[in-house]
Amino acid sequence: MDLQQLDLFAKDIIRQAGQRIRDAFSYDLKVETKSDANDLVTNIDRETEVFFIEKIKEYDSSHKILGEEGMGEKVESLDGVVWIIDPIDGTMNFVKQHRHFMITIGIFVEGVGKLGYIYDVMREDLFCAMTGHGAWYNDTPLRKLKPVKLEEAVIGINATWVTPNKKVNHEKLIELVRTVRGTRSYGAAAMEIAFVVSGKLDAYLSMRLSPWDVAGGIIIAQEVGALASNLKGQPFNLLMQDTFMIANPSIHGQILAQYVELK
Ligand code: 2AM
Ligand code: CA
Ligand code: CA
Ligand code: CA
Repeated sequence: MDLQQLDLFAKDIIRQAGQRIRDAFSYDLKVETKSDANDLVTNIDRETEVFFIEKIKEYDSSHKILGEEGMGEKVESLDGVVWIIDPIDGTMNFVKQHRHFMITIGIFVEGVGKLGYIYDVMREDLFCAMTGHGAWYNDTPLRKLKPVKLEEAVIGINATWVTPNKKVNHEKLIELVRTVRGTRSYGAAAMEIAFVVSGKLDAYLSMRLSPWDVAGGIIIAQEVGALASNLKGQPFNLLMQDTFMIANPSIHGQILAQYVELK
């Protein structure tokens, strides 16, 4: 397995896909809903996923692809080479704001994360990592995260989780929001993860994410020393939905222990 070559190929098709999405703004967007009225998908999400599948199968037909829109084959294990792809993370931002949406990809070899990518399509900014070799923001190496106090932390959290809900004790999260210096909510999980690995946020948590939301990000996280887990502190399960947190290592344990009480 030539990881350098695979990395160049992945970056090339990510940039090509980004160009296609930027060009597609001049066409009609067909917006549909999925699991609920706020869960959106467009023809561009699906077409982008199909684009990746075709390119990857041309490159090596043995590679498996797990994509959000399910346009590839069924992937039930991480045996072999598996690409976990979200063709557009932040579809609502894509539809409504025409910015702040990402292509994100994680490439796993026999279950081990090797290459991770988060690409801001409109800014043409790429966060990436190769396991054991470091992480980059475009051409600039990302540094190991420096310790931060919870009182000085800025965290990413969706306001939903600070209102009464079935997943988590929201009173505890209100305490967290009051303790930290500030909160942000960008509406694209991969973007918030990219901000944590580059020190622009100190933590990001969500009660419900899928493998494709986090696969690329957790590979980048390792290289900068960010801790990624589910909200029980276990490894995120890459074959199903799970709770999620990524944080600066100096506050990861503290947030889980003092502020997260799952129902
Ligand atoms: P998506 O845009 O690829 O669907 C929105 O808060 C963030 O959560 C986005 O990263 C979104 O990814 C993700 N998300 C995961 N599951 C979702 C769901 N069922 N409905 C809406 N957003 C979801
Ligand atoms: Ca979606
Ligand atoms: Ca997503
Ligand atoms: Ca998506």
